[in-house]
Amino acid sequence: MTHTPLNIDLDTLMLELEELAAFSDTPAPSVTRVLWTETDQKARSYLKTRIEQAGFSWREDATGNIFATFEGKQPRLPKVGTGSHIDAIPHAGKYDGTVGVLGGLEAMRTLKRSGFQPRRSIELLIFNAEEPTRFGVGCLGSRMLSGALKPEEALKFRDQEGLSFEEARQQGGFSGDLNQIRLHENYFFAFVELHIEQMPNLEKQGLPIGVVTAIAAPSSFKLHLTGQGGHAGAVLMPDRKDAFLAASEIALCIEQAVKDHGSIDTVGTVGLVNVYPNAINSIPSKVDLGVDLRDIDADRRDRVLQALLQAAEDICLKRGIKLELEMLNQDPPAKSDPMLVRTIQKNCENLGIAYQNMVSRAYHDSLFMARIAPTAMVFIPCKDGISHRPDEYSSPEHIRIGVEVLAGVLRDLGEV
Ligand code: HGY
Ligand code: MN
Ligand code: MN
Ligand code: MN
Repeated sequence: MTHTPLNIDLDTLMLELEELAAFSDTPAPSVTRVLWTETDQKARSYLKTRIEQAGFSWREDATGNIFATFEGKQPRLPKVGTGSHIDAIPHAGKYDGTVGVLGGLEAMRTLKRSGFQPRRSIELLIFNAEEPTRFGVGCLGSRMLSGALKPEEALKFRDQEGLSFEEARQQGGFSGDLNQIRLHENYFFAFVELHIEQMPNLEKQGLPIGVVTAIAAPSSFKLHLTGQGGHAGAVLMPDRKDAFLAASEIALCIEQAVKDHGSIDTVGTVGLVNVYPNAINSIPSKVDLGVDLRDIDADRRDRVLQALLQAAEDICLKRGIKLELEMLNQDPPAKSDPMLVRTIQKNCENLGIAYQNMVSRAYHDSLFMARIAPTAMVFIPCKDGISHRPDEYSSPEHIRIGVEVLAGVLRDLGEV
């Protein structure tokens, strides 16, 4: 079935990406935008205005997940969903997440401009806090929408300033019943997310589109180490219980555990370190290590995790350090839905666009949407695979192609 070509309004979309990037708590070209901050609120109202100007309705749930709806002829049918996140870790770039939000909006506008009205409503989601910045757990919005995170579990969260989830939520201007957030089964017929690749593979192969067939299994946890402090000059080495030296040994064990028990698809790092009292002439008495460990195979990841925890225990025993484990998340991987993968591939073929199937090593909201709906992702290249940095970049042409493929996929799914 041939379709009228879809003309993406790239100028408007690129302008919107720039305007959205300006809502940041750090100076350009970096972007920092954290859940429920004033900056986040300003970015949300900007997007709501763009959604209204496009002639779509929107709603916000009790934590601020935003739903923008392109009403279908049969609005009671399970909907076709797309979307991503607008939060950005400190000193990040302007394309991670936002390409899926503003690109999804432009895909809907393009379909509307072409005179198309879907049978099923098409809904753009702007998820809360895909990044773990505020509460240490990523995908807060999609976890709650999918039921992977229950309200009573979320209410236990505290941010780094010690603010509770509820205090932070109210500060962000949200109240309402948290039990209304979870989406019922069949809310969505399908969900497709457009996102930058955040790896260099597509660019290296000169390919404009990646069709994501699976999303790796992420886990993150904190190791709280407690030793003995003391004067950095006065305490002799045999008498010390230096929490940071224990942490350093443990950090290197992560690399060793991945080498011994993992594969090339296993990755681990210590991305967060708190040292107390953090004074140059004071022996660290407490250290928190924030560890991120992932693999496309969850069992293999968990074998590496067990090996690492055993090594940490041995080190702390030897050094007289108290060790406490705080598991933050230990999620299974997600597989894309074969029908959606085929729909994306078909749209690329119809448009004469080269693509390759691939795994996403970064997690995304699709990791949790896959628990409540057939889900898949469309990747576009980003320069040198750089992401979570101010120099993150995706070209207008690649963004245009990604949105054109997404629009075709939404049109096809909207008609099923
Ligand atoms: O860490 C991740 O994979 C995601 O980009 N937040
Ligand atoms: Mn990210
Ligand atoms: Mn992202
Ligand atoms: Mn992500």
